[in-house]
Formats: sequence, C-alpha cells, structure tokens
Amino acid sequence: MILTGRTLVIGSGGAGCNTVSRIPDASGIPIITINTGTHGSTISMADGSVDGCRGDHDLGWALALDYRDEISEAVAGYPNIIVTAGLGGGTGSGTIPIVGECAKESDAKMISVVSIPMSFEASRRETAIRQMKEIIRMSDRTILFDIDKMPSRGGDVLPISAAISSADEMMKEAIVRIYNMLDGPLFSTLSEKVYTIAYRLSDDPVAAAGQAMKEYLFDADPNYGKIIVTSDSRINKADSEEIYRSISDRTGIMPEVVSGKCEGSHGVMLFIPISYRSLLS
Ligand SMILES: Nc1nc2c(ncn2[C@@H]2O[C@H](COP(=O)(O)OP(=O)(O)OP(=O)(O)O)[C@@H](O)[C@H]2O)c(=O)[nH]1
Ligand SMILES: [Mg+2]
Repeated sequence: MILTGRTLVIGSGGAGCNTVSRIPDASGIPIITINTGTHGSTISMADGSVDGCRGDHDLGWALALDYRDEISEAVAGYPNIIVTAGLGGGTGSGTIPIVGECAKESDAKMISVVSIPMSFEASRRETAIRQMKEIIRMSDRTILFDIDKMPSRGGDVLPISAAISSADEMMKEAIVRIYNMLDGPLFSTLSEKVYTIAYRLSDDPVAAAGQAMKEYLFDADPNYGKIIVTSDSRINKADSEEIYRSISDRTGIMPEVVSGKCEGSHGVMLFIPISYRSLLS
C-alpha cells in the first residue's frame, strides 16, 4: 500500500487503533495501525502468538524493537508523524519510543497525542506518568489528554465507557486539526511543547469557545504560553474578537484564534499549554 501526503498518522495499541478508526476515509489522511496480536493492523506484532502485552510496557517496547524495520519503512518519506496511544498499557506506550527513533532517523517531526488513564486504573496511571515524561522528551509536541479530567455532562459523572469514547473523539479531533495545521506554520502556532485539549460543538463559535474554556481540563497559566483556539469552520472577525476578549478576561492569557475555511456549525477545540508537572500533583 502506498500512502501519499506529508504527514503520517499512526495509531498504536487498542486505544490508538480505536482513535484513528474514527478518522473518515474520505479525509484522505494516511493512517497506519500497530497492535500486538491479530487485530487486522497494518503492523501486527507477534502476529498470532500473543494477544496484547497485558500492560507490560517493556514487552511492547521489545516487540517494537523487533518490528523496527517495518516501522522505519512505514515512516520513511514523511516529514511529520502524528502518533496516538493510550498510555498505561504495553503496546501503545511501548512503541512510541521506537516510532520516535525511526522519525528522528528520517529527520521527521513527531507529535504525540496520548491519554492518561483514569485514577481507578491506579497502577496504570502511575506507569503512564512515567512513560509520559519520556514521550514529552522525545516528541516535538505532545498533546496530553487526562481521561480522569473528562468533564461531566450536566453535573453527572460520565460512565467509564462514555468517558473513553469521548476521549477517542477528542483525540481524533486533535489529530485532524493538527494534521490540517501542518499545512501552515503549526510549530510556531503551537509554540509550546505540551498541550491539553478541550472541545465543544455549537452553532455559535463564541458559545463553543466559552463552554470549552469552562471545562478545560488542566489549570491554564499565563506562564505556559498562549491558548490556541481552532475552529473547523469560518469564524468572522466580530466573533473572533469576542472569543479573544472572553478568554483573555477569564484567564489573563492572550489567545490566538485560528479560523477554519468551510461554512457550517463550529467544532471549537482549544489547545491549552500546560506544565505537565500539574499532572503529578
Ligand atoms: N481513548 C481510549 N482509551 C482507551 C481505550 N481502551 C483503553 N483505553 C485507555 O488506554 C490505556 C491503554 O490501554 P490499551 O490501549 O488497551 O493498551 P495497549 O496499548 O493496547 O497495550 P496492551 O493491551 O497492554 O498491549 C488504558 O489503561 C485506558 O486508560 C479506548 O478504546 N480508547
Ligand atoms: Mg491492547
């Protein structure tokens, strides 16, 4: 299979594969999947002999090392790699460091979009936080999504399955937006190293940005850099100024508003720069 484009999206492990499966074929985004066992992935590590790494990060890493040639061949020729996984497991978090090495060898930039497990998965969450540090270090940009901080809807705590599918949806949205922004000056727009995301869909972009802001998942701090507001549809000048004003009044942070091109309802995603140390407290 020959994939064309400047950016390759890689979904690794169960969570990563589920996230990328939400990207429509019609988007034309080149996608490959990596998993352990027989899952119909582009790269099936240890095909047929084991089913998953059962949370063993070292095993995921060792398998990815065995499949390094396949991974290296898949990333070759792409100047940008977006890799997504749920941290805390074996396959997804184990493969990212090898994807990172392969990306570096081909002078590609790597953007990692990863989730941190919920606190009921206590030992996985601890593992994930350790893995996260390595991933931040080796990635050009990291988008962290803490499933534990998934906002509740209407005051109710979200059921676990709903929190996970919302996490998939948000990570998919982040990937598509980053993919589209890579056509422009992504690295100077997302100028910080680590971001989290908040997302709202509404006919009114000002309302969507306001709601997403209220639900932002980590503390925003002016010291960490500016908040980027992206919309998949066009935002007019008056709305853009209103969004700018409401976010800067609320947070003291001057946002940058990146308008989409098409008409229609507004899915507004905020990229909020964070100190990942806030996760440790
Ligand atoms: N976004 C998302 N996260 C998930 C999903 N399933 C599990 N998770 C989260 O992702 C973490 C890693 O789980 P998996 O993706 O299943 O792990 P894996 O990378 O396949 O690793 P192994 O199964 O151990 O080989 C879990 O601890 C959950 O927090 C999913 O379908 N979507
Ligand atoms: Mg798995």
